[in-house]
Amino acid sequence: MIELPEKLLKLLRTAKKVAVLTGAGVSAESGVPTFRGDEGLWKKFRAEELATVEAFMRNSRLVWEWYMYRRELISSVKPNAGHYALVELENHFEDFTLITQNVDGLHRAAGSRNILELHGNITRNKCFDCGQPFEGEIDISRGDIPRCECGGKIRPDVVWFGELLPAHAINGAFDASDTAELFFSVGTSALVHPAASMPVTAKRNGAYLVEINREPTPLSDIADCALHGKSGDILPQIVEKLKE
Ligand code: BV8
Ligand code: ZN
Repeated sequence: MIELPEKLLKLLRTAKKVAVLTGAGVSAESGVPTFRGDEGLWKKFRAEELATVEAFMRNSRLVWEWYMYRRELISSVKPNAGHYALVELENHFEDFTLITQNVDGLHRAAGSRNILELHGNITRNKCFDCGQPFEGEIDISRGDIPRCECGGKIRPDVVWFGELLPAHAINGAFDASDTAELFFSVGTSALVHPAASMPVTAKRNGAYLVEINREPTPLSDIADCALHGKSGDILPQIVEKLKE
C-alpha cells in the first residue's frame, strides 16, 4: 500500500476542482505500446517520419500503414484498472476534468465522461484539405488513399507534430489546469508540448501536483508528490484512500 502525504489525503477529502493529464503510460497495461519506452512505437519508426504533415504528403501510404497497424492493435485492447480508477475519481469529485494525450479512446471505453482529447482520436478520420469528418471504410490495400468528396486525401483525425491542437480541447484543458486545486499527471514523459506545460500551469496557479509514472520525468522535481510505479497499481490505491 502506498503512503500518501497528509496534505494529499486532506485534499482527497476536501478538493472540489480536480484535473488529470494522462499519457501513453496509462494504456501500457492494456497492451498499447507507449511512444518512447523500450517497446516504444517510435523504436521501429521515428515520430518525424510518420506523425507529421510532411510525412503524410510525402508518403501517405506509409503513414496510413502505421496507423492501420496501431488501429489493429487498439481494436483488441481493453481499459485497465487505471482507466477504471479514473472513472471512480470522476464520480467522486464535484468538478473533474480528464485531459488526455492518448488517441486510443480507452478512457471513454472505461466510462470516463468529461474527457478532453488533446491529440485527437485514432479511430476517427477526416479530410486532409477541408477537415470534414469521413465515416467511410479505409482500404489502402490497393495502394490508393481514400478521397473526400472535395478530392482531398483522407487522414486519421489525430494532431501531428507542428499542428495546432483542437481549440475546444486546449482551451478546456488550460481552464482546468488554471483552476484545479489538485492536478494528477499520469503515465506521461512530459516531453510533448503544449500538454506538458499543463501540470506546470496548474502548479503555478496553486494546485497540489501529483505525478504517477513508471520513471522520473521533468515534472518529478516540481511535483508535490511523485509516485513512481504503475498507474494500474497506484490509481486504484488512491481510490481506496478516498473511501477510507
Ligand atoms: C504544436 C498524436 C505548435 C499522433 C502526438 C521544442 C521544445 C518544445 C516543443 C517543441 C519543440 N519542437 C517542437 C515542439 C512542439 C512539439 C513538441 O512538443 N515536440 C516535442 C517532441 C519536443 N509539439 C507539437 O508539435 C504540437 N503542436 O506545438 O503546434 C504550433 C504553433 C503555431 C502554429 C502551428 C503549430 C503537437 C503535439 C502532438 C503530437 N501528436 N500524437 C499519434 O498518436 O500518432 S504526440 C504523442 O506523444 C502521443 O500523443 C503521446 O501521448 C504524446 C506524449 O507521449 P506520452 O503520452 O508521454 O508517451 P511516452 O511514451 O512519451 O511516455 C509514456 C510514459 O509512461 C513514460 O514516462 C513511461 O515511463 C510511463 N509508463 C509506461 N508504462 C507505465 C507508465 N507510467 C505508469 N504506469 C505504467 N504502466
Ligand atoms: Zn474534403
